[in-house]
This record gives sequence, C-alpha cells and structure tokens, in this order.
Amino acid sequence: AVHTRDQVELPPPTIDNRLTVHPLWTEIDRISTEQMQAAFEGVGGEIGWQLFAEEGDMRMYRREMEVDGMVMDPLKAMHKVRGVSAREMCHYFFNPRYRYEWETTLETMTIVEEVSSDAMVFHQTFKRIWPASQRDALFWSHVRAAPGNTYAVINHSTTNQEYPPNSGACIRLFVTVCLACRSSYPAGEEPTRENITTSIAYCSTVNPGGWAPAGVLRAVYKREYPKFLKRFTGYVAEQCRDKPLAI
Ligand code: 6CM
Repeated sequence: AVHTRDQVELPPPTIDNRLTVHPLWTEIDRISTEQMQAAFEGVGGEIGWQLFAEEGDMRMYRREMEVDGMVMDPLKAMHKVRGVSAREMCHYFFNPRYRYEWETTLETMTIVEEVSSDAMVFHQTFKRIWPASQRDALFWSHVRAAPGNTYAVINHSTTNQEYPPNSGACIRLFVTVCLACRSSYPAGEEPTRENITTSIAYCSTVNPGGWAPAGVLRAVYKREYPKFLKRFTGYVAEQCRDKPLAI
C-alpha cells in the first residue's frame, strides 16, 4: 500500500497503546504532563529569568543556577513561526531521520529502542567542547498531542544496561527538554500555510554530569541555543513549504 507522509509518519493525535504498556510509561506520562504545563507558563512574572537573546519573534531566557559548582542554568525560549503547524514542528523534532540536518552539536545518534510510534530511546554523543571531556546522553523522547492545536516533544534522560554511563571517553550528561507548540489561525477560517502561526516554547535543563568550566559552558549555551532554534525552525519551514499542511 502507498502511505502518504500524513498517514504513517506524523505524530499520532492520541497516545499509542504500545507506549501505555511499556515499563517507562508512568515516568514518561508524569514528566511530559509537568513539562508541557511549565512550558506555556510565562517568564515575565517569575524572578530570576534573564533575557539573553532576542531576534525577531524569538526570545531566550536563562536562570543562572549552579549545583556544587556545576552550571545547570534552566533555559526557556519563545518563538513564533508562520506557515507550519505544531504537529509538523514536532514531527521534525521527534523523528530521528531529520536530526543530523538541523542538530549541529551532534556527533552520533543511535536508536536504542523503538517503543511505539510516539516514543523512542536514543543514545547521542555530542561534539567535544575544549577543554572539557566529550559528553553523551541517553534519553527517552515522546511526542504527544494536547487540546487546542497543541503538540509537544519531551526528552528526558534514562538508563539502559547496554549503555552504561562514563564507561568510554564520554561523560554522561543529563537532560530534560520540552518543545511545546501551539498553532493558531483566524477564527472562522480553515487553516492554511498562509494563515497559520505556531507559537513555540522550548525549555531545556542540562546537567553536564561532571566538571566543565562554567564560563565556557555558559558561552557555548549562549551561542548554541539561539543558533539551534533559528536553524531548526527555518529547516521545518523549508521542509514544509511545498507539502500540504498537516494539522
Ligand atoms: O533539544 C535539542 N536537541 C535534541 C535532539 O538532539 C535533544 C538534545 C538534548 C541534549 C542537549 C545537550 C546540549 C549540550 C551540547 C553541548 C555539548 C556539551 C558539552 C559540555 C562540555 C563543556 O533534546 C537542541 C539542543 C541544542 C543545544 C544547544
């Protein structure tokens, strides 16, 4: 049978049954719910969020936080993208097929487990940043829909006996990421590429897992996060341009 992109690849509108019977389900469901709620909360009223990058509709905030001298700054970014849906945005973020095309900090990516159509486990190594050791990460990734034209991808570190931490050249880092997207279009109109806008909230907290100089790490984040969000959203807009809109 011939499948279109819409039928087989886009994130499913409801949770895949195979995920709900997996040992990770309880954790995935709890953390995803928490992360999605937090993602759409503003930064305006909260103390300690500092704006560190602004370009067009994109705004990036961080909160300086150190635990035992290690930088764990939570990051929160807001952006608006025209001409793509929340579901399309999350499709390109979740699906590993596209990852090397937009993720510039990546060195290798391995699929550890294909849990379901909406959940996977990945092992990734990142490019080494001098003078720190190279980092790797092992995390589950889950894409889900929510009411109000909303989709989100949540990534969160996990463990796997076949991928023990700190066993080779890499130090294991720990990550919690949420890319939450909500589409809107004029009331009374059908959504089209011309009238749709997607608001993005991206939250990330990385624990470097071992010594890394704070100044270097903060400089890397300051440079790499805006680069990532601009590149990723531009990439999705480009990929979608000549395809039918998928809501
Ligand atoms: O969210 C992003 N990418 C996802 C898919 O790869 C996934 C990745 C999470 C890992 C984020 C770790 C970033 C650290 C990269 C620098 C290497 C650290 C070395 C430390 C030693 C000084 O959620 C986009 C991530 C964009 C990161 C800038």
